Amino acid sequence: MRICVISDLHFKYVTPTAEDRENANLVLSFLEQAKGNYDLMILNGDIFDLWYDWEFTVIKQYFPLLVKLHELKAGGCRLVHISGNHDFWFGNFLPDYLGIELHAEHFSLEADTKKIYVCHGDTY
Ligand SMILES: [Mn+2]
Repeated sequence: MRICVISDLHFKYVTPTAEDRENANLVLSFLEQAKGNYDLMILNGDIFDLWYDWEFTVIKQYFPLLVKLHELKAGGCRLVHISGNHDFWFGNFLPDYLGIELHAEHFSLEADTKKIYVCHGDTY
């Protein structure tokens, strides 16, 4: 099984600096080339600099990142999200609109005879 684990992108939305924009472009190009290359992508916390699941809106600055996640999912990649130490306010948007599985603390699976345990790790 081809697994990719990423964390702590802290994708910015409030007045991004030139460095933030460069980081965002690196993230987006990485996700673009990741299409078709992984069976499972684990978003291991703090992907967004802040996520809040309002009832009717999403932060528009995240749109390019959300599109990439949607495209990965549509291409057959399973997406799992584990909360990080900046992540508390998840609701139905990621699971219902992007098909991302939410895990608050940790995630484990067995793949290719290996037992794998993933968590954000800030409490250890
Ligand atoms: Mn963190």
